[in-house]
Order: sequence, then C-alpha cells, then structure tokens
Amino acid sequence: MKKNVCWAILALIALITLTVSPVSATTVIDFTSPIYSGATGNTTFAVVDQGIFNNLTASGGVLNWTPGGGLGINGPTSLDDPSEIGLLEVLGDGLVPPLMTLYDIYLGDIYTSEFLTGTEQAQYRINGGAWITVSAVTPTSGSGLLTISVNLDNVSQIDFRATKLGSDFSVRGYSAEVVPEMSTIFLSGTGLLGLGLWAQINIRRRRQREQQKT
Ligand SMILES: [Ca+2]
Ligand SMILES: [Ca+2]
Repeated sequence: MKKNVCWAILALIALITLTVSPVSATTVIDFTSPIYSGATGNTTFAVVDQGIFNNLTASGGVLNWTPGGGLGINGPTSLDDPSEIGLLEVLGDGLVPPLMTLYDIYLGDIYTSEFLTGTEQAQYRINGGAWITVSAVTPTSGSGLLTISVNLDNVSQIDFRATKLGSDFSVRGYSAEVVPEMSTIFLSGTGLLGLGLWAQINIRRRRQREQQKT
C-alpha cells in the first residue's frame, strides 16, 4: 500500500513537471528598467530580459536610456531630443528567441498637440515588413503614453522611426508571450524530482522503523 502511495506521488510529480514547465508566460519587457541603462551612448546593446535577448541597434545617433522614458536616440544636432526617436533616427530590436506573440507596444512622449508638430506620429515595422504609421490619440497620461495593439506571433525584429521633424517619441516596452528560459524549466523539473525522491526516502525510512519495532 505504502509503495503504491510512493509511486502515486512520483507519478503526480512527473505529471506536474510535464504539464506546468513548458507553459509560456505573458510578460512585459520594460525598457524603463535600469537593466537597459547600459545602452546609453552605444550604437548596439544586448541584454537579456524575461529570457529574451534584446539586441538593440541605433542609426542616425546613439542609443539613449532615461528612467521614465525608456529608449530613444541621441542624434548629432542640437535641435534633437536625445531621449526620443526623431527624424532620420531608427531604433531596432532583434529578439532571440522570437517573441511567441507580441501583444502591445508602449510608446512615450507622443502627443496630440506639441510645439511645431500638431499631432505626433510614429512608425514601426515587424520582422522587416512594411512600415506602419500610428498617430497620437489622447494620451493616457502627462507622459504622452500610447499603446499600440499588435497581436502578431513569432516576432523576431521590431524597428521604430519618426516621420516628420519635431514628431518624436520614446519606446517604453512591450507586452508579449515569451517562452520560459530553459534553466527555469530545468530547475523546476529537478526541484520536483528532488521532492519526489525525498518523499520516497521518507516512506522507506518510516517502513524500516516500523519493521524494527516489530
Ligand atoms: Ca532623438
Ligand atoms: Ca514627442
């Protein structure tokens, strides 16, 4: 009977390991996090976030991180806003492994009315496809936050650029479905296996004690 209980525990643990571990997770890749601060001043920067390698690239300037705004590009002219992506500046993000699903993109500092611009616009493209233009709608906060609904699977490259002078924005992050890191799967699997062995040893010891008593 006790042996049966032990095998039942091990079988349950194996089932939990098989069912729970490979499940993907919805998460936010947050460019306002300090882990992106090292991007500042570089034309390329790679960092692991939520198990994803974000391979960032800048053209028309260098990457620039601000704690509230996220990522922008610091261009060469004094007219440029270093914390935002302006005209002739492109921010790229190569993702390894690709995002299972990209749900939303979060932009900052994109307004319906700002000096010289009227309505600010941004352009983005996925996996090197056609550029898609988005215009500022009523910002949800004083930071000019705009959420773009994307809902695309298998996203490995996202690029951003501005369309006109004075129309600029920062990239604050994404919400996405990501595959959990292999190390996490391995650790949760080995942790459960360890728990199973511990239960088995406990039952065996108890059985030995009971045999010694009789
Ligand atoms: Ca800029
Ligand atoms: Ca702006």
